[in-house]
Amino acid sequence: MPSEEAVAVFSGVNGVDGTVVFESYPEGCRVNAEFKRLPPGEHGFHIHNAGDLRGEGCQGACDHFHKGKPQSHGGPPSHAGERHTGDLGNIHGNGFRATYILAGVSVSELYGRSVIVHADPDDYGKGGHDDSHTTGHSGKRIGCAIIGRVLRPNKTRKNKKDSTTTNNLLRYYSTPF
Ligand SMILES: [Cu+2]
Ligand SMILES: [Zn+2]
Repeated sequence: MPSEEAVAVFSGVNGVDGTVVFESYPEGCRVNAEFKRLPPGEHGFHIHNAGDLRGEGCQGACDHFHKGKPQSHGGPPSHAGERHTGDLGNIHGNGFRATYILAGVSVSELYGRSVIVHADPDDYGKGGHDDSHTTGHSGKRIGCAIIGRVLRPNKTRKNKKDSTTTNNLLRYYSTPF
């Protein structure tokens, strides 16, 4: 049972329909992403620092969430080399599901921040564009969702299947910083 939980909801705007659930465990924050629908192609996917969705293309969400010493943009957890804590790689297709473990991060550090789905693929910092090292050159912000606190009495909580035992899931683990 996680000690804290949060959720970001994408309501279908621009064809992005899904939820991202954040759970605190002793090893860190477990992030479970489930997208019913996404536009065709690969889409950069990140946790951004702010949850201010004002401004064209959610500009108020600012840059990528990062904890620890400054690093340049990179791939999802388990990716070798520099990366931001909030770099979650690419997502694609309808029915996409993935779990990411963010070591040393707790849900309470994420409340009020946001999750963003971009129009274009994330190049993991390797594309050679001006913004490869900051945003992965992943283009417009087409889906923006605030990370909100989840509260539910323990007794109404359904016995969810533990996601670590589910087979057909992509899993990414970050190393502790
Ligand atoms: Cu982003
Ligand atoms: Zn980044």
